[in-house]
Amino acid sequence: MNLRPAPETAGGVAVEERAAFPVNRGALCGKGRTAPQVLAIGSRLTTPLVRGASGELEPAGWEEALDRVAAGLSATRTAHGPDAVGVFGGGGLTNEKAYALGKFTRLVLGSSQIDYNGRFCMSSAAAAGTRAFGVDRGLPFPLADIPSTGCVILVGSNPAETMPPALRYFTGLRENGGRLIVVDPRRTRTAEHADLHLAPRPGTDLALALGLLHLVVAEGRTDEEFIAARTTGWPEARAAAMAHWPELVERITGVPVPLLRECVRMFCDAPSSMVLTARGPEQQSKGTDTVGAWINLCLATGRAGRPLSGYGCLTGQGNGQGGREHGQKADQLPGYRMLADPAARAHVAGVWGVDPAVLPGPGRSAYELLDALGRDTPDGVRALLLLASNPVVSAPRAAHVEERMRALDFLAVCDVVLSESARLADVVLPVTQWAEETGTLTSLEGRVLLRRKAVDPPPGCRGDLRVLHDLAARLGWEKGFPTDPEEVFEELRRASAGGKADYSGITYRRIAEEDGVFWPCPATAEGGDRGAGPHPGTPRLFLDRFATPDGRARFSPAVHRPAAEETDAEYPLLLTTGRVLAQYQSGAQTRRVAELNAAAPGPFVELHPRLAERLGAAEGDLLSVVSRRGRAMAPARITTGIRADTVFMPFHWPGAGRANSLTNPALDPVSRMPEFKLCAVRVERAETAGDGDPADGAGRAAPRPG
Ligand SMILES: Nc1nc2c(c(=O)[nH]1)N[C@H]1C(S)=C(S)[C@@H](COP(=O)(O)OP(=O)(O)OC[C@H]3O[C@@H](n4cnc5c(=O)[nH]c(N)nc54)[C@H](O)[C@@H]3O)O[C@H]1N2
Ligand SMILES: Nc1nc2c(c(=O)[nH]1)N[C@H]1C(S)=C(S)[C@@H](COP(=O)(O)OP(=O)(O)OC[C@H]3O[C@@H](n4cnc5c(=O)[nH]c(N)nc54)[C@H](O)[C@@H]3O)O[C@H]1N2
Ligand SMILES: [Mo]
Repeated sequence: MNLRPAPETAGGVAVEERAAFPVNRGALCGKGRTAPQVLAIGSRLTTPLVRGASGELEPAGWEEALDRVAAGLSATRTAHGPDAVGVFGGGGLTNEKAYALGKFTRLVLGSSQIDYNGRFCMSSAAAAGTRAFGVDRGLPFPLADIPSTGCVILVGSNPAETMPPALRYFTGLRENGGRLIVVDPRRTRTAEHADLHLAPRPGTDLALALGLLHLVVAEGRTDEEFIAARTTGWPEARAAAMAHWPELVERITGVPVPLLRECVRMFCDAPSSMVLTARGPEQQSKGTDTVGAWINLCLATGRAGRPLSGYGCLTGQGNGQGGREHGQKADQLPGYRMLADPAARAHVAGVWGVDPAVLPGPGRSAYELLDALGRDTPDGVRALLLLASNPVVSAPRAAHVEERMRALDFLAVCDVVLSESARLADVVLPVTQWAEETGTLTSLEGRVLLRRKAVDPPPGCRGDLRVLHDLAARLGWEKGFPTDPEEVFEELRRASAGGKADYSGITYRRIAEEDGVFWPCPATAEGGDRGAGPHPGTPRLFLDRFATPDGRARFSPAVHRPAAEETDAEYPLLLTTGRVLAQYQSGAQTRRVAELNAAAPGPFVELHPRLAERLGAAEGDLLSVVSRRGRAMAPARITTGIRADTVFMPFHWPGAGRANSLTNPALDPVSRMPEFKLCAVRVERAETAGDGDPADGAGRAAPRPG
């Protein structure tokens, strides 16, 4: 994406497609094209807001607002200890901001209580990748390799709507004679491009992957040489797969045996193949094991650690990859180091100039942190600093999360708009966003990119780095929180040196000259052992060895297990949730853009005609979807492209149509990912628009009492 000032366009920024840019070949989706409108929208925050005596948010000066935040956070710390102060970040933040936020929390606040929305995003794939390969990088190869492989299985991923610029890699694959298989309970726009579409019952991907592996073994299509030379754990994984014979898998998943066989044939006949997962199989209470089972399929067939083959995770947010590498995750330090590892603590403490003993230990995962907000218990989190996320709309069991946020002693939010979450705050700080500031992002391929400032921010806004600097200064840290992103990056390089995500050989200058640099990229001493100069970066991982201590990939021995919540007589249907093309996430930004709202004006319930007929519902009729946690209402959208036992709702809207009023916060035991992708519901025709969940007031401006 290239940004050039153009006064005739919104915010003085024009977004233009840049054909030579290697990640998207210049293509942009509707949200990218209209992104400048988000810079300029009338509802953009340009002055700090402070909750006054009247109980309303009122404009205030920066000094007053920052004083209030510093006082709010330190009062809680003094009264209840450092872990009573929490921080919640986002995968949209630049690497520099994510790094500074983790450092601020651990040093200035002294708190272990930090996590971020990426926990809701790729944490299951990250955990499974680390377990199997010893490192978590979304793709072990560049996106541009996809069209040259022989077969791709896309599991629970809908790039036609969620990554339109990447769709060309999949259409390119088919133009080159490669096969595309899509696994999704819905016949999505992506599935329409596929050679084969498998539509399993939500939550059964683990059984499906095991069933495919069973067939691979039964049909003698394993790669014994690869298994022996480059993996460990095959006997246990093989035994797990053999317990999932095809007819059993058909019964669990609803996918007919002949389609399972067809899938194995396409995958194994191709000279090289890939499995790519996204949120469908990952956002489950068994997401880590599920991804592990798909990785098993790659390992058993020798489709990993070789050119044009492997497992990858299609990452979500703007900086979904980098956002999880530099320390805003509860258990991590910069460079993808682990907070519980004494050597990692010593290294990072050295860079920060502190004693390792002052660094707190690992904290709680995102949902657990949100669930602990405002609790009047010794381990309650009573004050929160929130950046770059809107959990009132996007967290599971959102009515409960909203209630917890209202119960806080103090809430400060940094945002560009007055999101549903910002409305609950005691102080809202208006910050700058992407085109208004410089910073690095890391793509799903591990490519570190530099985004340069293109326009001046609206007067009144400050960058997140400046906010952290100003707060740190008020809390006794005059030094250590620079506001210049390049200065922060230089420190991040040193902190990451020797870590899994090693950025130490990457500089702003190199990124600009080379169109991005792939980590790991260690610094090399001038004239040192490499002699030839700087490390070239690592576009392709695992070709010689995996990143585990013994260099071998590890099979996962998991067997299928049911979802956290099964259907029953009272809740006979499954709800799954996801995205539509024209809205982004909690909608905080896109619901403010007229063109996008025209394309996707509101929530809906997608259901099969047979189910609609049973309910007596016609297209557009208002439906009420009820789960054990609440109710949401939205018009019916009837389509044969969904299983008859499943309904789908997008999660982009607050208020009565908020899908997350329904979702189940049951967590994966390893990744702590909530089960966004399925819960048991019943669907009814709603008689009036007024019978929504009274607890669900997100659509109204609802100030927190006090
Ligand atoms: N337009 C748009 N694009 C976006 C975003 C956005 O909000 N809007 N968000 C960005 C972010 S942060 C992310 S994480 C990505 C997400 O990108 P995707 O993962 O592609 O998006 P989702 O719609 O959440 O889920 C993908 C598919 O999973 C299917 N699914 C549901 N349940 C199951 C299941 O049990 N098994 C399987 N196999 N599939 C299932 C859904 O039907 C859906 O089609 O998109 C990014 N791009
Ligand atoms: N039911 C259901 N729920 C889901 C999902 C699902 O599939 N189903 N998907 C989950 C996933 S994958 C994700 S990633 C989450 C995303 O959901 P959220 O975490 O709520 O993400 P956004 O809506 O993008 O919120 C980002 C906020 O940060 C603000 N912002 C933008 N840029 C900046 C910046 O530079 N600094 C600061 N301080 N603020 C900024 C935006 O205005 C916006 O208010 O939702 C999760 N929730
Ligand atoms: Mo995401």
